Amino acid sequence: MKLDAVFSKVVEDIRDLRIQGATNIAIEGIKAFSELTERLEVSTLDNLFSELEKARQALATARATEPALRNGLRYIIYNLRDKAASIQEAREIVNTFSLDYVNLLKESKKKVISYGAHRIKDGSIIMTHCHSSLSTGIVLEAHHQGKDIQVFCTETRPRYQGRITAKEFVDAGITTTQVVDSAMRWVINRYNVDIVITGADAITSQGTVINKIGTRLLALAAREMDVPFYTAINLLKYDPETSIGKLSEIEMRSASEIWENPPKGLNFLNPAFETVSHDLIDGIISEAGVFSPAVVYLIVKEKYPFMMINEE
Ligand code: RUB
Repeated sequence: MKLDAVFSKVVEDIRDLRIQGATNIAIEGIKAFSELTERLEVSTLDNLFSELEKARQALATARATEPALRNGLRYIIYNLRDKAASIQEAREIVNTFSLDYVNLLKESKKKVISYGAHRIKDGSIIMTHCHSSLSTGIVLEAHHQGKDIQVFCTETRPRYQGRITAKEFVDAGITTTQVVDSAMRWVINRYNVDIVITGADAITSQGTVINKIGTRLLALAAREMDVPFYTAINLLKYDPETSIGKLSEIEMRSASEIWENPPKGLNFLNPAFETVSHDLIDGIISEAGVFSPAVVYLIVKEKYPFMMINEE
């Protein structure tokens, strides 16, 4: 059986960045999985499980560097296996644990925003990169609290997610300046940026953060100028495979995003993300508090035991 058009459209929207940012991707992906489960016309539980496995695969591979979505699917399937005696029961389990996971994402986002806003002082000049709903949420919250802030944000070539960020800030009435990506160091130096905050797609067992390409450059520039660099992240983005020695995959995207009609024979590289090692990060702002990324494994193990995998 082919997965239906409504579900396939969500997978396409994730792949083509019409749904972007790790938290939005996880929320929309989990909702699509749950709604598909309601619609599937199957006659046995085995059929249902095999359709759900196809759906899980399609979502899990839509973007390579999105553990928050994969962890959510694992959470639902872990609670489903061996626990459903009928199709109806299976549907209810998927619905319950999908809602539960989406709720975890939303509640953790609220905490990240609230803790992050405490870190922003009145009068701050803030710099960010790409579009992260967690880091923009922090800046918007600081503004709503009446803090007088200014923001610099990058364009984020080649897909210009920085424009989404810039628009959100301008619409909220925040003084905002957009710069080309290659001006990121120049801005920090020239405009006395006080704090850099970005989002993250993933965090590994060693506390390495993965975020939009350019994030490590920004962290290096911040370090050069002694400007604190923070990552706003919920811990549902932990990549559990890294704790058993595997490496997080970095998504490579199509060359056509860079140049639609390039000269023949030209090679391209279009990595979507890059790693920032924990020594360049002053703190992660998470739902469990603000702390060094180096201790993330211990905190995730305690807070989200369902994420731990144990392969022999
Ligand atoms: C978006 C990006 C964001 C993280 C975090 O990349 O790198 O910083 O996904 O987002 P893309 P959030 O546009 O390629 O998805 O804070 O909303 O989870």
